Amino acid sequence: MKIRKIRFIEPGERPYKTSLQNHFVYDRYIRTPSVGLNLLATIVKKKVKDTFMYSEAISKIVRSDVEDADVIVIGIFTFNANRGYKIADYFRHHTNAVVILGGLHASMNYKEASRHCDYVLVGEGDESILELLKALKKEEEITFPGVAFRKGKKLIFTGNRQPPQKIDTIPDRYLVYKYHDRVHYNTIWPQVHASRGCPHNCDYCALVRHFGRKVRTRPVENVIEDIKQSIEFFESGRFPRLLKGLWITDDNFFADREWAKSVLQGIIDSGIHYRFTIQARYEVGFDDEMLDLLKRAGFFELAMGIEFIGDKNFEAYHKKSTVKEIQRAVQNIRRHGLSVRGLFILGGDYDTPGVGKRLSDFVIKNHIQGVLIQSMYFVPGTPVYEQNRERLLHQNWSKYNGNVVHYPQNITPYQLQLEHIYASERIYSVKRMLRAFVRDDSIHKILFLGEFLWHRSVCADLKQELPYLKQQESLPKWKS
Ligand code: B12
Ligand code: SF4
Repeated sequence: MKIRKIRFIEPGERPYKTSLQNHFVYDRYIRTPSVGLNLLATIVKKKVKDTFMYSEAISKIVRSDVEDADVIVIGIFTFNANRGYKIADYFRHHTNAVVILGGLHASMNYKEASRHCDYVLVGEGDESILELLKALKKEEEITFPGVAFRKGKKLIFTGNRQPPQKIDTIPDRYLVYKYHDRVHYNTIWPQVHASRGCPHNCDYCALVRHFGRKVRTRPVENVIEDIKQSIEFFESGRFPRLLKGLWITDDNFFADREWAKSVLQGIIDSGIHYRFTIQARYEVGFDDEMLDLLKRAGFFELAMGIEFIGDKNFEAYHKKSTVKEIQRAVQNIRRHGLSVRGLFILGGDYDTPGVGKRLSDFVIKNHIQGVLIQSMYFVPGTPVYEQNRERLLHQNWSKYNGNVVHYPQNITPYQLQLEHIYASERIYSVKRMLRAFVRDDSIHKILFLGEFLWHRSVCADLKQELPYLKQQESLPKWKS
């Protein structure tokens, strides 16, 4: 077949809608476009000139432009899978394009995804996307690993493939429709993903199943160049940015300590003056040399995957952590002049009524500056899914965005959702916002305000789900 035009699509959790809230609340309609899909589009553009990407995180899809594409590539996580399937079904039935699905959710659920497309590419797409395009062009049989497709009623899967070792593509951000127009919005952040994989093996983590336990890093100069390009892109908008912040999105940046130090030193030596945030496990809180380097390189916070506030949950899900160690780590990080953001999971088997109060006490007492609270969910491919699938309330993926979606062991789904709302409203109370305005530095003031609005919108969504969860209370309580 002839391949002259390719369109990449990142579905939103819901279709994009213009709204004033887009300026302030990232979780409404404006979010950051997928770096992963953007970099795949960049790889493909080198082979097929007419390549372009739409992200419903920031704009509508221009349907008329996509309709005459030869190939349509759609990337999905779990929270946007339903919308992704809808888009894939639409273009499959209304165009002659070959529709390809991929990304974390499609990879873990290729059987499900294969019902909505011609091919699912399983795993990281950096190499397989070109291999598939080549095979399509030459009309060859697909035999290489990492592809799932249906032949009549039969599902064919060619087997898992080795992850790519060369992961140094810098995404061409101009390939995303309307991205540049949005750069002055402070809810949309420059992002750089510098390494893939994590040596740990927490039971609920889909990422380690998708990217593997072997950590692969990008060359230091390549990461610095990506940071520079990202900042340049975001600083060239029409209006000045209030928040000069960049997010290093790696799951475990510090897993390769020597490499991490070289990247931080590279930022310092390059003279880049920006404010960075990064995800981290608690252990980095005991590494004074690293904390020093982080501070000197312009980092202002560490987003720590704290997850639980009880040791029994850490043990139950094989997360190597203890509450005491986390508290000590937070104290030391703060001593180095960095703040801590807490990423939490509610609904572990040992969570009981009152967990929302305990979580918010923990946050306030330990001076944790901001939070993301996620309800526990079990996604196919993870050990917890195999053990607990009968406890899922449903598999309506569009609700896998923070809502309670399973029956926890020691609390009802309805009560857990209330605990989530309570914790969120207490941490982001008006009183605490006023305090932040008096006491915090400018970056934390802006962040608190943004997150205050974001948490309000999250709580409004969580409240909408309450009647459904209330109904589940009449079901027999799950017990194995
Ligand atoms: C940055 C980020 C965000 C950003 C931007 C997201 C985006 N547009 O990509 C923001 C802040 C918006 C965000 C929000 C949320 N996020 Co988030 N986020 C991330 C993070 C940290 C990095 C994403 C990234 O850049 N990855 C690196 C690139 C290289 O990987 P990639 O995108 O997967 O792409 C590669 C492959 O998957 C594959 N691929 C991808 N698409 C396709 C398509 C095809 C056809 C092919 C062949 C291959 C392919 O090839 C790419 C290159 O190798 C990930 C964790 C992670 N490591 O991925 C969590 C993650 C995606 N987020 C997650 C969650 C849960 C959320 C929230 C629901 C949290 C919440 N409660 O609010 C919200 C949802 C927002 C919304 N309502 O829409 C989960 C999703 C879990 C799941 N099963 O889907 C993740 C995996 C974190 C986790 N620990 O589990 N997030
Ligand atoms: S430490 Fe984080 S990224 Fe690594 S396996 Fe555990 S949850 Fe996943």
